[in-house]
Amino acid sequence: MRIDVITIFPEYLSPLELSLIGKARREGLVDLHVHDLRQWTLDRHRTVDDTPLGGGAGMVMKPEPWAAAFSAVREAGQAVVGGDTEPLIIFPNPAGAPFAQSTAQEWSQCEWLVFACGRYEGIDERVYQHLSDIGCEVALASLGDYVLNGGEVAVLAITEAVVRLVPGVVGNAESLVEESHSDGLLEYPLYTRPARWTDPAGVLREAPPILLSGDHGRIATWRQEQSLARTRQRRPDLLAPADGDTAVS
Ligand code: 6GU
Repeated sequence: MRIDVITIFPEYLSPLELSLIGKARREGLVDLHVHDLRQWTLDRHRTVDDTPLGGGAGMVMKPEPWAAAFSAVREAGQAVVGGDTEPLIIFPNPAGAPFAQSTAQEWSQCEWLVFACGRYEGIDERVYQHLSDIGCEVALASLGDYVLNGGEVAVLAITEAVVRLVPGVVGNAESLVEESHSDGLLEYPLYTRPARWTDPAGVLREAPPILLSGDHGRIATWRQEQSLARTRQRRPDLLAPADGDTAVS
């Protein structure tokens, strides 16, 4: 998988050199490039923003550097992934569609992702129109209902969620099957040795005996029940049918 990130804060993405993603990059499973948007400015001050037309607070990112950036990044990427391959262009944005495990699954199958990190109040709307006019697939993705200062932190989160699903990145693929959200439920509680543990307050805490029974069928059933109970308590919204999903007779 190829990933390009366009940002005015390239250093913000340096954690992508660490841990699992860093290893995936070194092993050639992920070809990740971070670009400074300001390299596509033409003025002495390397300006990427201006005041909003029509007035209002804050600043808006200018269209010209973004159009030049996409053009250059597409061309450089196509030289590697193939001339008729188009990337999925992802704009982290609090007004986007909620990013979920299902989104991560879908995007982990993509050959090429380009992340465009907006800052300030946002990017000039004509950039989105231009990209869809030239046939690019564009997605707006949100991490949740709160506001970050820019897309960089969201790119760290989304990249981690996506890249760990790329085949070969996580050593034990089975560990991806039973985790929270992979089947729409939260994960069951986990225990390890010692099975009998006295905590620092002097309380003896025993792991559920069923986990020591060796009966894999009953353990699987118990875990399923625990997942369901935990989801009902912490995230009832995951069990309720979404608004608008109810059949109309
Ligand atoms: Cl993806 N971007 C920004 N700027 N704020 C957010 C977000 C994304 N998701 C939640 N808040």
